[in-house]
Amino acid sequence: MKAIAQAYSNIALIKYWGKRESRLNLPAVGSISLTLAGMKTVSQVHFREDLDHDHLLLNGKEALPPETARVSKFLNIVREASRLQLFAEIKSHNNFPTGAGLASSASAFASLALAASQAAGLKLSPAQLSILARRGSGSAARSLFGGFVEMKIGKKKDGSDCYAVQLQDENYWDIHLLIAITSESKKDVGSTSGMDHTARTSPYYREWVTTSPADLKEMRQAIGNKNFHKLGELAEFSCLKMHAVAMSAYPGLLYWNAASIECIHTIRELRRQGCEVYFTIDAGPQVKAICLPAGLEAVKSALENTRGVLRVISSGLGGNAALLERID
Ligand code: 2P0
Repeated sequence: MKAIAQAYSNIALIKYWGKRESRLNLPAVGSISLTLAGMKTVSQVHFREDLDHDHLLLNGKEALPPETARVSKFLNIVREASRLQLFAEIKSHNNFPTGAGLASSASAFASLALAASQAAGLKLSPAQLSILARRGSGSAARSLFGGFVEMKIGKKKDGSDCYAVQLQDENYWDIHLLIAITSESKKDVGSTSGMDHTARTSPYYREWVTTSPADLKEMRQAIGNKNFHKLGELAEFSCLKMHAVAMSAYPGLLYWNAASIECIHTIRELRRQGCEVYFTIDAGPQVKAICLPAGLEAVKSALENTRGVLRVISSGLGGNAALLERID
């Protein structure tokens, strides 16, 4: 009735932005990501007979009502599948600073999917676990797997073919991420509402969706050939295309601050000097630099010295989500 599981966060190289169905949380485009060893969530789920509601502790503190409601809604899926009628005590811890505008829903819902399904006695395959995690957050479907991961868009209405698969494990290629923190404040527009707003109002949204399969195909090839130059160029392309479509919504969404732009220039200047480094940015102002081990020190120091950067977090690639403990 109790299980503890961990999962790492991930950063998309080919971005997910837009849904084809919102209740089952089916993406409108596939995506490809790197799983990050430096950012981990450990979640404990304990179904108990003495509770009359779900109780969520986030990093040791009582969660806010909307956070608990989102987790309860997610646990309802597990309760329905397992016919369990108990409420749960959930404890979730991130080993990376929260409130830094860094995505925590990916590692949170991936670890929660594994812990909750195990605690409820469900025996799920990796694909079924990824489908479950997707219901919590689209990016969480990718965090079940280590290394290089692709989220399949799927075709079926029930979402049974819409899950993530591992392309290569974390030992395949030594790639590093450096995350430049440029703001500690919470973003104004979350990913879910940002995507919905973009899909409803951007004149470019249809193009974003129709051009996606070509980007995925090229990225699969770049990873398969260990072509870092191509991987980096495609990552910047997908990132700028995602932000361009968000900016073209009405009213336009702008996730960057001045320091985000400074970081883009720092990274492109490093590249002009011969250092192989590329950027990507998610639905927030932090800039993620993608580099090989040889460039690590130079990139870290250049980002730390970029105007507006508060600090830099470094990470290599992480592995699969894992069950840490299970008690019946
Ligand atoms: C990504 N993002 O591919 C993209 C790029 C943000 C920008 O996946 O609505 O929090 O919960 O499915 O997973 C963040 O979106 O969205 C995200 P929901 P989620 O990483």
